[in-house]
Amino acid sequence: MSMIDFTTGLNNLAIETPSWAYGNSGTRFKVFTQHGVPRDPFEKITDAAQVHAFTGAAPTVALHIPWDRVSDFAALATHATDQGVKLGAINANVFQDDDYMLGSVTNPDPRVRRKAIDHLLECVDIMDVTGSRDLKLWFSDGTNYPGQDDIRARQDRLSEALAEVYDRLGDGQRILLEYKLFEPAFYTMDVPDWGTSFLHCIALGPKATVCVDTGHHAPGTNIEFIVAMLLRAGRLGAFDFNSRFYADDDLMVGAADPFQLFRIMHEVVRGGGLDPATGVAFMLDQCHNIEPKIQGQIRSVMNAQEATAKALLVDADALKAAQSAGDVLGANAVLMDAYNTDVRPLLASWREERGLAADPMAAYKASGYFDKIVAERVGGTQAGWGA
Ligand code: LRH
Ligand code: MN
Ligand code: MN
Repeated sequence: MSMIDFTTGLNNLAIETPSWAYGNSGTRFKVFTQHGVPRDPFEKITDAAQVHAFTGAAPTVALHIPWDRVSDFAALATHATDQGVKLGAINANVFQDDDYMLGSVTNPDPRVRRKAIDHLLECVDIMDVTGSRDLKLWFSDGTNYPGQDDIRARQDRLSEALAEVYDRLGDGQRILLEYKLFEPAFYTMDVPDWGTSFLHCIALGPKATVCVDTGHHAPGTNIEFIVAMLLRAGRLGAFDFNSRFYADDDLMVGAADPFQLFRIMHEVVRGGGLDPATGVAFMLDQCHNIEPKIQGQIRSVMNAQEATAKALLVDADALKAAQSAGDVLGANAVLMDAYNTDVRPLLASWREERGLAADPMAAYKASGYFDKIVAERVGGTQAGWGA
């Protein structure tokens, strides 16, 4: 079992933060506004750059279109570079238009399907300008009632749409097809699980891979098994990291179940997912409804680093030996030893070796950045779904 070494693994862990984590957000009941939130996509990038400046591990920012539509995407990309980060995945949005009530690319009405596909193609145009590799597709499409629409016809429409977008991809560009068990549709989602996403990706070709959003499964689902399967098949394209207690809670990753995150990262390490050549993108997809946003992102990056560090500490040789010997408890103990290690001092050293503060959260708080944005920014915007 060959595994990447500790420092290389940590160096390779690049966490992409989502632009929408920096704006105001909430639940369907209330959006709480906070002081100092960004007023436009440029300011979201500026905030994301703070997360990278203090953690050294968040070098890219995902955009969501149209939430982050600007007249000049080249200027946004230049702004990102000036701030020390880069633009990452482009997330398409075909879920916030009245036309999409009965679906977007799977809608029975060809006019609506055309409109949705045109948006996806426009996202690829934007990728050409921003230099983004990944187009993240999540479809809210589905049905609420048995018989409402034909399950198989919807799959046909989906594959037609995906094929058109796939054909438009340039060299080095990818589709990340995200699945979600339920919500907003409650009877069927058209891409409800990794199997459906995987089948579409296989039909499309090598530039289509699966995105695992950790909040999109039934309770009790063994997500690390899915991760192992997808890595084995070469089709794990990305994570949307977040944590959940109940459904798609979009809480900070590693907050609800740090052990699950460790188990996932163990499979990532085991499957070569920390080697950039494998092409796994580690993204956060979170909303900070009640906590300060930049700090929420810093905490999430730190949580992901801690889980990864523990996974990198797993003694691969000892594990293999115990597994080969059928030593059930011994094998389990190897994993638990790594999980129970306090990796915070190791991470503090890793940071200091890179000229970063040992404690990114304390350093950010002491920097005065928050007071500055509160003073400068009046009338910050909401994240997309509250808008
Ligand atoms: C859907 C989802 C998807 C969207 C994001 C805002 O629940 O996870 O990734 O793009 O939330
Ligand atoms: Mn997601
Ligand atoms: Mn989600």
